[in-house]
Amino acid sequence: MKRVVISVSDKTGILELGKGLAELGYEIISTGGTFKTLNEAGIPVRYVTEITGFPEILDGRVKTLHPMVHAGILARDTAEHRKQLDENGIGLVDLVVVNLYPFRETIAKPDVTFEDAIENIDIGGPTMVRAAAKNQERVAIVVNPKRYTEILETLRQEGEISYALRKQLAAEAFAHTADYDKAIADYLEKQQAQEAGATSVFPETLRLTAEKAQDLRYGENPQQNAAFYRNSNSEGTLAGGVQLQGKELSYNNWVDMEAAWSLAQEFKEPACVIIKHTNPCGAALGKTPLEAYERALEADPVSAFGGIIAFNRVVDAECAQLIHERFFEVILAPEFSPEAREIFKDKKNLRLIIIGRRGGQHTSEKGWKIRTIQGGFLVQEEDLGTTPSTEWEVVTEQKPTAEDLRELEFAWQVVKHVKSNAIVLTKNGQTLGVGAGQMNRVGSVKISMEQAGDKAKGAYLASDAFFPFPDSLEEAAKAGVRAVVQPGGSIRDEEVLEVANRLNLIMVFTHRRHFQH
Ligand code: 93A
Repeated sequence: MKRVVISVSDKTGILELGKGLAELGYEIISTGGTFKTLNEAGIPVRYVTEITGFPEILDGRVKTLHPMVHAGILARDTAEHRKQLDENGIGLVDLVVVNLYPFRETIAKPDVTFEDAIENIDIGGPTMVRAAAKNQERVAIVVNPKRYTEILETLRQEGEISYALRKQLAAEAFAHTADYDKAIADYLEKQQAQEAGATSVFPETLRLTAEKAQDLRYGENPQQNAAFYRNSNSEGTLAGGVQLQGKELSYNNWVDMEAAWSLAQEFKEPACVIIKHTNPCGAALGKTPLEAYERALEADPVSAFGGIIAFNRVVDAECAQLIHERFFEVILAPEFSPEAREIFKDKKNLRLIIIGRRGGQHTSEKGWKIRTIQGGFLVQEEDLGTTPSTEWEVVTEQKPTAEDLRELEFAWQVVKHVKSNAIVLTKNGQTLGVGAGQMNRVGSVKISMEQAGDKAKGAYLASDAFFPFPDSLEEAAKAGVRAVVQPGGSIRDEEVLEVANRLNLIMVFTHRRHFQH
């Protein structure tokens, strides 16, 4: 007779599994809670104490930790092992179904006590999981309820779980216990750091886990292999986005999508941004997504070719119709109307991506940004939000009107998402020129002015960091810029201010810098 040990905290799907296994002739052995659940449903099950001849003791801390259980799991299919089992009256176990005390869920509770956390460290469960996984040659281990249907189907059709599947299940099981121990280690380290009065929000050891979502065709260039990994809690984030149609996303697509989505999240009004090579070539507000798109495109139609578009509103039919006329790589939005989806259908390569309801959380592990360098990682918190215009300091003789401040706020929100040195020129909630990634600030100013041409008259200029010299302001005033927003904080601020006043510019300091390297 085949035997299975079922001991689960998460009882999802357990009745179907128990019923199915019983029908297949399995003898089921279970611990307290699992036994009760199966027994009450009328499924034949034996209480583990009957097998061990020993009660569950120490408040359940010791229930399956017994040779009667573990020898049954660990025994190999050899004459010698069988003999030893027989001598000791131990039966073989062929299948182990275990999931562990909910440690992660417990420590996620706001009012969790240390004692609670400790009590939710499972010992017996992982021991059975690891024993069964080690003995994959003979035993199958199932740690994920999502596997139950497949396991039952396999047993019904093939009468056994193949060695190939047992190996796969064993790898999954060790990954599961490793991840479980990682959560415990992280928690205990954090507790100790807090007790020691540590001020750093970063742990002493950074243990990263992410699941491979897919291999990518290549990386930034065809000679580089690449893959995409997703955190387990990616729902509602960029990585958890749902692709409705189109070619497989590329490495560069993901990088640009991150830039597009982050910027689109800044705005409350309907907005559209078009990204090329991680920088916005157009960003604009509008009364509707359509209007926002038209204005974002108008900002720089040449660069927009092959770009990545993001909206912060549902893309409707009229907007889709217009986008359809041009070539883009990806469109991101909280949703696409059924008519819009229909319109895009014939564009086989165009990717449409919906990003979930938690919008605004473009986070990686724990809201951190992680970047590799040779031999290590750099970790920083995300640069979320910015100072609102109510906290800005007007530094020039010319004062901004409420309208000026609204315009400057838009320019400031956009410049935060442009690679440094970053300059953005805007008017009426629309970018006119973007100077990105230059090695000197005045270079970025010149690029933005050149792009805007005559439109620079009466425009608004945002700079992601302070002006080290007044030359940028000379350029801006020459082109007719009306007002400037920048963090301030240069040792030459006074000189910069003098020039701004002489040129009749309006200038405000935000007292916050938004470098992006
Ligand atoms: O407290 S334990 O570490 N000691 C054990 O011997 C033991 N055996 C199974 N926890 C143990 N388990 C765990 O109990 C399982 O991993 C599972 O999460 C849970 C199921 O308990 P119940 O069937 O009573 O709901």
